[in-house]
Amino acid sequence: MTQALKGVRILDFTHVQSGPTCTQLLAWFGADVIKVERPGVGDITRGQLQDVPNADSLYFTMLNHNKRSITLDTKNPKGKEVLTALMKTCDVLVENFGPGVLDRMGFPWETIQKINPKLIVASIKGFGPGPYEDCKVYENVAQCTGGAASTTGFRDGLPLVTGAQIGDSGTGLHLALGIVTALYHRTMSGKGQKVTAAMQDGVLNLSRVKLRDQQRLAHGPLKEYSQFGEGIPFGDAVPRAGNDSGGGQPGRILKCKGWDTDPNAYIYFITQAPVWEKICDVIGEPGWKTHPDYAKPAARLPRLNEIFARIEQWTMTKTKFEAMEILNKDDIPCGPILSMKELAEDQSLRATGTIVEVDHPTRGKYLSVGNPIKLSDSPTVVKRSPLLGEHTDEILKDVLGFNDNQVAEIHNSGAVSPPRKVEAAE
Ligand code: CAO
Repeated sequence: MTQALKGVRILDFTHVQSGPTCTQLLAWFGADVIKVERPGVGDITRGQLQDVPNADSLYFTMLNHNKRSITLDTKNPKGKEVLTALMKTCDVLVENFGPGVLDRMGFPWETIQKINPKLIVASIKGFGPGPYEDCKVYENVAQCTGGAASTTGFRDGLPLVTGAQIGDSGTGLHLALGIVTALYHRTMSGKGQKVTAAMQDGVLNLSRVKLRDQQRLAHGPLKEYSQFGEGIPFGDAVPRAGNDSGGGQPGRILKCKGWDTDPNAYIYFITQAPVWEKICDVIGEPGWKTHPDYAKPAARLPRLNEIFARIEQWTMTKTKFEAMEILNKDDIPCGPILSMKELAEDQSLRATGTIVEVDHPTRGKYLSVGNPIKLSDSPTVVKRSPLLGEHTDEILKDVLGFNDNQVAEIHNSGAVSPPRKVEAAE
């Protein structure tokens, strides 16, 4: 078995979360990812939200598995030489610098093309061309400007951001697809190209059902939204819909046994039309199967609050896992609200490699989310993230072919910092 992207070399100029998500995926699929970091400093997340003193943070380690790290001051003339040599040998350059940074470093697209016409240059920026193109952007800014925040939360409350990092990690995923697509194209064209993913665009793509609803609004109220049944008129923009389902099948989060002490004793329950009769039997309302107010989906829409209140009377008599077991037997779609603690302890997720335990020389063992995408012939083996500059000399010698004297010259120029040895860190 070989890894799918074996032989692909990535020049990884990414930092924080969005870009590293992308390059970690490529590394998991077997690409040789060389992470370039500023001497002495490195990716800022190495020191952010630190839980163990003097150890790379979980923020960093969980986004930089399977990569090699080289330190390089790309503003130093010798550093520029090394960077140019790396560009010649790599297949893809990935970056999520602020707007214009690569140009200011002296490497605009035209220059890069001259250095290596086959190099694919992949970038994440906050916004695409337009009024905000020069803005620096972080996760929640993207959630707010991409349509997620205005449509998340409850109608009578503030817009909400979600804990899922759809702006950063979501855009990293988009970029990874762009990169493998450009690599595929290059096998025929022989040429590199620019791949860009804007965080606003990525969030909007993930929020597309809400743009769907925005257009439906012109033709009448959104009948599957709770506020329709509550008789509250719609405005001219898609409202926040609480836990209403985004699909055509009404759904809600309902209390389960223990909800009064456990903040996660809830289940998501979908009243899917094809299993409506089974739902009526399970909750003890067989009369609803034929009653004109409940039998057909359209008749139920104005009564969703009443219907879900009745279903909740039933779910409150079961734990979320008991309810899941009963409902699944009848193919009634539902899902328990699982806490991070429950997910961390879930043995089936460990068995599939979706949650992995990783050992690290300075922090010891920790949990991480492994590769969520499984390839049957190219399994992912998750390896710990590199220490800052751990592979500097290895890359200078083995990848770029510099001899000992040249490596010493590069060190003397200040373009790299002394590599942090694993033994020294232990
Ligand atoms: N050697 C020398 N200089 C380096 C370097 C290196 N190896 N790596 C970076 N730098 C320099 C850059 O050249 C730049 O210098 P100039 O501003 O003088 O040109 C400087 O570091 C700052 O780079 P930056 O703008 O990318 O970093 P920042 O911390 O100021 O901003 C962020 C961070 C994330 C807001 C910005 O990079 C950005 O908007 N990125 C695109 C959107 C994105 O990915 N956001 C999500 C981040 S995850 O939440």
